[in-house]
Amino acid sequence: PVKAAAKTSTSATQTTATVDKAQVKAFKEQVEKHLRTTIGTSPVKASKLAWWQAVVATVNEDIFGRLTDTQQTHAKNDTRAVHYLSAEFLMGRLTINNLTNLEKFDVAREALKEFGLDINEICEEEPDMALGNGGLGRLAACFMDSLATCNYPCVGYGIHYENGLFRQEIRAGKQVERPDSWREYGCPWEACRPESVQNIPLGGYVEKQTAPDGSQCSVWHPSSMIKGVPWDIPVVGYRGSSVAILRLWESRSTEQFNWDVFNAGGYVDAQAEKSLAETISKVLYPNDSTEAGKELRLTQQYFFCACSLRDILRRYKRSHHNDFSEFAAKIAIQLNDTHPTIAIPELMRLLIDEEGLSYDQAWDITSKTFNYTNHTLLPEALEKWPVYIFEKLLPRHLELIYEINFRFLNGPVEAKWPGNNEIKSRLSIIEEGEVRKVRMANLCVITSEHVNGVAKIHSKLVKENLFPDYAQLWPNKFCNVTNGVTPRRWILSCNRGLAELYNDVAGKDWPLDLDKCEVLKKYADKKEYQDRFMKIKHDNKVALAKTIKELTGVEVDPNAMFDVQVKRLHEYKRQHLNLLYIMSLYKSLLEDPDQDIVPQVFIFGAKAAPAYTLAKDIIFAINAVGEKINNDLRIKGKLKVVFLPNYRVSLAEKIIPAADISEQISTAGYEASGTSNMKFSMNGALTLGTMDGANIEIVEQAGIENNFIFGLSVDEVLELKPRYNPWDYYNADHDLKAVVDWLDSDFFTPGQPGALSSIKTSLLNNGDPFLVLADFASYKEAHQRAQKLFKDKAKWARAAMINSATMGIFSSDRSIRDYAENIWTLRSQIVKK
Ligand code: 475
Repeated sequence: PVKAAAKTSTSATQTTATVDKAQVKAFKEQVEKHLRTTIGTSPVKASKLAWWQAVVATVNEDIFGRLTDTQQTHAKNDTRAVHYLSAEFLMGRLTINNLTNLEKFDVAREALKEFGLDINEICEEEPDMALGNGGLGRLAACFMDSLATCNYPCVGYGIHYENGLFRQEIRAGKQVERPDSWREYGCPWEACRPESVQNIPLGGYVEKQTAPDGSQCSVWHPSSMIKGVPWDIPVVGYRGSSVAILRLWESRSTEQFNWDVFNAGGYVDAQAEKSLAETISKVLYPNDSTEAGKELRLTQQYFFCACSLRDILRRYKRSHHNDFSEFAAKIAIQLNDTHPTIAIPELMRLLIDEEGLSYDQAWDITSKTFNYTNHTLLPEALEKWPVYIFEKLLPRHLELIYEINFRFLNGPVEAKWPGNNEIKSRLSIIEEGEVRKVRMANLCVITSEHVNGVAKIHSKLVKENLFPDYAQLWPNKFCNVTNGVTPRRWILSCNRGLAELYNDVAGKDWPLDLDKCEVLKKYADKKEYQDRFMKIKHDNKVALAKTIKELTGVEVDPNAMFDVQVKRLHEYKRQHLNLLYIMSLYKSLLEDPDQDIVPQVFIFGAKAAPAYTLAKDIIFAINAVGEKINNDLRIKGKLKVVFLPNYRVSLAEKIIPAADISEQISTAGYEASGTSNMKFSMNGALTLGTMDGANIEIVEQAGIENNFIFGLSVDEVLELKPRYNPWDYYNADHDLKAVVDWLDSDFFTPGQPGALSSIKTSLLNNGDPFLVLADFASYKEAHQRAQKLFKDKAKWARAAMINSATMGIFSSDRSIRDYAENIWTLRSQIVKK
């Protein structure tokens, strides 16, 4: 049984809108019906989990009908559809979002209230679907929301990981990884589709055969078969427009396969082989922006691409039989980074080996079907697979890759640069060396119609610095689509107070046309609206302060400035620059405890890849410094530092609406775009950041004067890097020297001297690869500007409102329309009921 909800629950999510009584009654009846007949319990004894399941069952009644309508419409119209291939979809929780998109949130809230329940508490029962690492995975999730909302024919394809990204615990200040079995007790949103199971061959060898006409052909004899079981997750468009499908593949062993092994080696071996097959979709690799380089990872990539392509072909053949002339006109495939690149040779193989097309026919289709999005310039993230792994797992695919490479180097490359072997070795898909490797990005660029980066500056760097030779060959292949985020999740669902304000000033359609929010600019100088805007922010901060207390035990004052940096932990994102600044602020407070500074709360959230030692050391340092500062009575609570454990989508939804300052402080040129920067601005935080990624476009919209920009530009970084010496900065700046040396003492880690030294080592002895010391002075100065403005409540409110009002172009609907018009050539379809 669940006790009645407290009257004053999180006020930040309360709305005052009047709700239709009849709808509330109907919703209540449905929930109670499902509680009894689907879940098998009753209102008096139901647990919160049971109530949540009953709510989901109720919502699903709505969703599945609309799903059928959507699929029938798209099948009938038979226009081009996009297939978004991504190794990651970071969906988070779905209940509040689905209720919001069906415009049932208020109804559900009232209905649950009549049962004595708080909707937010009930929705806390839902585990996050953490099937992604960070930005790239969350982008895919926002794109699904926009594809559905904008009514584009589409399917998202990915992996049904049994374990999502690890759950992070903090013990004695250190990150500990725990498994995340998000569907241990089942996930009520997903539906298994046994009728669409696929069998995927793997391993073995290739036999050369001579056809009756004398031509050579290759026959692949795989050594094993893996079964791919599809799980469908419906994605509801806003106002129920259409329902898109996210299809995730789970690996199983095939009966045939088991049977053979059983005959050959007996039951135990058969079981071992079974677990091998099931291992493929067991875990998500927890590496963000770094290469995993493991055989299992390539197997995962191949497995989900092979399943997805068979699914696409099956559906195509249903209406076009064996005539492939229309294939590229009907099918667009988007590769979300290089992770699904193996889909390219797999499509070639299916068309040639299984459908009997010629190489030229297959290439013509393949090269008109694929497009590739690049998400990072970091060299360690560019996937390269040793040729010997391909020989073992995918021998026929390797043969096709060689063929693609041969024709490319002897065709377009030879024509443009006759006899130039240096250029050929740079452009080749194969990297020569002690261990020969397949460069997946090169295969993507050679095959794709379009290659895009994810923010203007990033797309420019992709074209000019990452692929300059390809850009000479095909200048028009390269384009930009600046990222976006869905305003349904990132304003309407997570910041009800702000959503109501927009309803009042911009009308109710702003979630479908975020440019409408710009009217708020007109009210940015009006005291009444400033007060309302800042009251919403304050309420959100009160709610976050409560969460901080629950999760860390630290008390923070909602009147203090909330300065937030939440994102994966990586040196290039420079959480340690933030930490050095906090240390210098603390030092100056110790020197003069009575100085008049704005009280500040520094809030961090970040997971580190388990093998990334320095990243884990930085997490430990943040916790150690926080522990000391939070308990130092001398500074009178003017400064607090909190590290919120297990940062994930559902925590972001609580943190972002409560931020005053958004820290976006990557070394210029390294953050491809960033997407939390957009979410923060929409929710009225001011950006303290570098001219990097989409920060540049954010201040283009909101005005540089309404944000705090600092640091070296991309050009300055490129210029400084070759002659950079961190010691120069260390020796020239007393304050900087003092805080860097502080890391070597045991001040923050009593009894453990040197526990934070690895950070100092990376900054001085290892050359400070991300120019932390070079940007320190400028960063400090930007913080001083922020403090000054925060003291002027009216000016701050004005700047915050202008930021929020001008983020229209960062709706993922705009990104998706860009892709649809410039890359996919899709037409939006009205779904008939
Ligand atoms: C960029 N993830 C952000 C975001 O475009 C950008 C890499 C390898 C393996 C698994 N995951 C990854 C990324 O590379 C990634 O998340 N990149 C991010 O993509 C969306 O906004 O700047 O760092």
